[in-house]
Amino acid sequence: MFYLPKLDYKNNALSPIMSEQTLDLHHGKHHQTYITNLNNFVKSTEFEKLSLEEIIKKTAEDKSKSAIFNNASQHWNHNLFWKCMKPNGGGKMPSKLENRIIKEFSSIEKFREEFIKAGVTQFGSGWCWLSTKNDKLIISNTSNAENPLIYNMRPLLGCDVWEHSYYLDYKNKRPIYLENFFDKLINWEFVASNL
Ligand code: MN3
Repeated sequence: MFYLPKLDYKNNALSPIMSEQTLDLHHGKHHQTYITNLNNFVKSTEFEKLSLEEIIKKTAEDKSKSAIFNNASQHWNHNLFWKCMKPNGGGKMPSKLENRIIKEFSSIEKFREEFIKAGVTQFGSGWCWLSTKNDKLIISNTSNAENPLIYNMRPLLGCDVWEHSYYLDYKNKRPIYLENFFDKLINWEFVASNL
C-alpha cells in the first residue's frame, strides 16, 4: 500500500507564492488520487509487493501497463516536488551545489534561465527537472507523468508544470509561476542533499 506523505510545512506556509487552496487541492486531492488509483491498480498483481521505483521501471515501456505507470510515476514525482519547496525558499544555495552548477552551467543565472525555459517549453502537462546522469548535471522536461528515472537519470529537483500546480495562483502565466518557484520556493538544502 502506498500512502500520501505529510508535507513538511503547513498548507498555508507557501502562500502567496503557492496558495493554501492550491496545496489543499494539489496535495490533498490530485496527489491522493494518484495514490488511490495506484493502490487499486496493483492490488493482487505482480506489482503489489514491489517498491515504487521498481514499479515505475517495470511498467515504463509497456503500453498495456500505462495506467499503473502514470499513477506510480506521478506519486514519485509529487513526493520529490513537495520536498523541493519550503517557506521562504530560493536564495543562496549550499556551496557544494552552487560550485557544481557554476562549473557545469557557467553561472547560476544561466542555470536559472535554462531551468525556467525547460518548464516554459514543456508543451502541455509535465515536469521540468535537474538530474544527474553519469555524474553530469542535466536539465530536462518530460510530458505528463514521465520522469527521468526511466532514462537512467537521478532527479535532484523537479517542478510540476501541470496547470493544477499554478492555475489558481498564476492563471495562464506559467513563466511567472516558474520564476517564483525558482526564486522563492526551492529548498536548495534538500536539492543539494540529493547530489
Ligand atoms: Mn501535480
